[in-house]
Amino acid sequence: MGREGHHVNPKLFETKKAKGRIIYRLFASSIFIGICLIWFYRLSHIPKQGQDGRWAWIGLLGAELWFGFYWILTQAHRWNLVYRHTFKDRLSQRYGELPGVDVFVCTADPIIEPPLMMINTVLSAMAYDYPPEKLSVYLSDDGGSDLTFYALLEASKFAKHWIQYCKKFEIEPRSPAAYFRSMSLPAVRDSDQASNFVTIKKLYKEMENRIEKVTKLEHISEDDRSRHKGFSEWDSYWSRRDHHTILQILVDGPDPNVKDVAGCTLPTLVYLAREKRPQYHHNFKAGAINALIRVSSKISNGEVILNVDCDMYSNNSQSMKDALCFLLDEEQGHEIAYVQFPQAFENVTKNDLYGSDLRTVTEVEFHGVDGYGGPLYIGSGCFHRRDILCGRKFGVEYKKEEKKERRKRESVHELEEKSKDLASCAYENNTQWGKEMGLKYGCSVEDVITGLSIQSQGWKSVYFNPSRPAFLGVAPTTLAQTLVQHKRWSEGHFQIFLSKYSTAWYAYKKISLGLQLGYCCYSLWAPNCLATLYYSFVPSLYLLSGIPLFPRVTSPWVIPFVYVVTAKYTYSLAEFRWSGGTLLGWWNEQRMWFYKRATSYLFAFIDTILNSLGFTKSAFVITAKVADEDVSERFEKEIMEFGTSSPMFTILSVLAILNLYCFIGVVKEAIMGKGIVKVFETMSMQILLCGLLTLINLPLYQGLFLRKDKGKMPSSLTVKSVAFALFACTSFTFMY
Ligand SMILES: *[C@@H]1O[C@H](CO)[C@@H](O)[C@H](O)[C@H]1NC(C)=O
Ligand SMILES: CC(=O)N[C@H]1CO[C@H](CO)[C@@H](O)[C@@H]1O
Repeated sequence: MGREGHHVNPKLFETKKAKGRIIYRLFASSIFIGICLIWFYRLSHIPKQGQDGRWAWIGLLGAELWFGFYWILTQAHRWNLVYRHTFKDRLSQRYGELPGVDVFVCTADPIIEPPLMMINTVLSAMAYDYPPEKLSVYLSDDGGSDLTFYALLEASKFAKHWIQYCKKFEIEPRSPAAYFRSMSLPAVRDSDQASNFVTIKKLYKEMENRIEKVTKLEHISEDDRSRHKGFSEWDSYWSRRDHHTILQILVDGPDPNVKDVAGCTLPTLVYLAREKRPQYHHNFKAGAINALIRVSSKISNGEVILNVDCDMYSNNSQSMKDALCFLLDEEQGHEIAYVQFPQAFENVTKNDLYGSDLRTVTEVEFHGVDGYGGPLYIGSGCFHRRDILCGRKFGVEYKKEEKKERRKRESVHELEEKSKDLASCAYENNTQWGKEMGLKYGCSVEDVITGLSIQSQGWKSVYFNPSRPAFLGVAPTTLAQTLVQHKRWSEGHFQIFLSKYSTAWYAYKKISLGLQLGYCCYSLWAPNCLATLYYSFVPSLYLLSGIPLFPRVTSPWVIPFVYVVTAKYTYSLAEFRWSGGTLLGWWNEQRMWFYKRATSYLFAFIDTILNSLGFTKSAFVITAKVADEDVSERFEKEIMEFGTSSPMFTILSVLAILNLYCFIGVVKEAIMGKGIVKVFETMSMQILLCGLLTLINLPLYQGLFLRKDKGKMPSSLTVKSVAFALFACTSFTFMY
């Protein structure tokens, strides 16, 4: 601050390196030595031709080479952690002129993503603590549904009261549903606020009832339709896959006649359902966002774009300013392309049965990649510079357009008509959209591949993880949903690996090596399935036949195995606890680690390979955000939800039963036959592995054999899995 005379503005953010890096690096190196010793042991002790277990041994060698290699990749996430801190107060001192921000909210289906949830996200975005004339909110409705339009129209009316209330009483959070949930008893300051609270809550409840009624009936009365011209768009509507562009500016911010109840300006609010025709591929969310980028450029053209999913409401009205601290910083801001916030979830239970919190990803790994040039773009909760998203090349100066005089006062109708064309199917023909401009097409994690290509040009990104979550969403509440979601993610990441934007080849030397390894770690999620599956049944089957595949407990070679496993898992537990998780939560996460690898990643791996050979077409599955009542109840109680016959569950059940069978088999053997000491001496590590696999699968055995509720495994699946597992075990023991 002592240099004011030189017109050097104080920094808007600072970056701190994590403490204790040296210790961590020494520790990691010791694990690495252990891994090398394991490799050496495997290589030097391969059973001779004709000896039992030769091929199993070579397979284990392959698996351990993979695990070791993958562990090295994960070090990129831990080697160089950084933390960011912003100075929002300096922002307001310095910048009279804040940039325009356009918020994009995407929804795809009014049934899976209830309109009520969507409007809460929209309202929380409209209520950001930001000059309203600089803020615009766009909803992309890929379901093209009049129910969604109806809800948004209701929200636009409610906003006139809500925003005023938020700002007057400085309340948080600004999603009405979340606010009223946290404020069931109006613990309000004065009588003025108390009476306002009652009024606003009543307005909200009335709106909620209207929207719920309409959504339930899936019908909007003629009376309601006649209240807004926008509904006439659905008169000539064909189906959600075949309709013209519907663009409605519901709140026109710059219009001097549009004010809230206190006479203040409102943020602009726009509804868009881009044109859909069966003969054009719509490119899922990437297509929707690209249409929004173009349409918004005509309407508000904010310099900064915030992208959120329709279930991710803003839990902090200040986070927009946090993001701008990075983008507006004089020293480093010009090379930052986007600021990614973590995605936090509201619905996660204490011990996070399905590992949906992604705790280590948000609390550790992303801080790690941030140290090497910036986090991945993960879709929701990300602030972009518009021009970079639209393809501005690194090193090209940003041309500050001569202050376009405020949009000439054409009527809203004219503006709608003029902008519609930008959302038509044919608009992108022979353009760079989806390639060099906007989000990239052809990948099921369109956001990640877009972020990678931005970083590959030389731009940086920033990960900002404030202690109070900035965005809150809904996490999957069943096992099947979680596994399907991870299948999509791992498939997308693996597609990137094999695509022309490969994290291994394309990114090489374009981004730092650390960042590249960090990306590869996610890209190679899917291939992890092979080594994990191998490890989860081959040693157990050999245990049943009495063939050892690991060093005896008396051999010194047991030391590296024990060291690597205990050091790695003790560290992982410490990391998890340090990130705020519980012990049981960690145990649950280990289970999910195994389940994801055995199913989601396996299917993703197979699908991606088939796909790249030209066999199947992948389909985008949205994860459901509503749940039946009894499903929710079991979710709250942390009881694992099965309930359906899915091939993923079959795999898990077969593996679980097989391990149980082998474990019981060896215990029986030890007691009745060879004697406990002898069996344990030769096979201790296999017994431990098999025992751990049995232990971690306890919820599965309950679901298969003990539970009676609707969330248990279907009986047909139980019978099938038992038969298959027993067949595998007996035919294997027969062979040896
Ligand atoms: C959301 O923000 C509020 C403050 O407004 C905070 O108390 C709460 O913990 C946040 N929610 C979550 C889930 O962290
Ligand atoms: C899908 C689901 O379980 N949603 C729940 C998320 O949490 C809120 C309250 O925290 C519930 O009201 C939802 O039903």
